[in-house]
Amino acid sequence: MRMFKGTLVAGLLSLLAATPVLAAELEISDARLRMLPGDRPGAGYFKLYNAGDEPAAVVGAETNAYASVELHMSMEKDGMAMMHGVERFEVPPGETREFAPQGYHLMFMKPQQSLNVGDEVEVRLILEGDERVETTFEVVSPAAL
Ligand SMILES: [Cu+2]
Repeated sequence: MRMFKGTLVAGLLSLLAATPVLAAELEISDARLRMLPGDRPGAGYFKLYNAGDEPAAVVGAETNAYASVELHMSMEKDGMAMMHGVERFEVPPGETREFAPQGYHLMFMKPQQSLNVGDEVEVRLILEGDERVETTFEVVSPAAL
């Protein structure tokens, strides 16, 4: 009996060791960066699918192409288009959420290099828990939606 108990504990410990560190399984698609001329900020749009069992949340983003990136949400107030910063954007397990025009977007501030339509920009999404997911945004024209 003693022997059996010992084996059982060892078995449980190895099971725990084999459990991977909780990793968000966010799949990003349709990532595009709508640039504006000059020093004006660009807007990033994309789809997020959470393939994991736990909710995942985006809390920020970073890229070498712009000095800073903010999470924004567009809204209309008294007939005026406004936007404000957002702390986090959650995607429930098994669901898809979208950053899209007139809604959530990444606001890319202060371009660090000149970009052209068709260029590719590497962006790291910062997830809750300090994980990073890297993805490629395609630069699209201001007229694109
Ligand atoms: Cu914005």
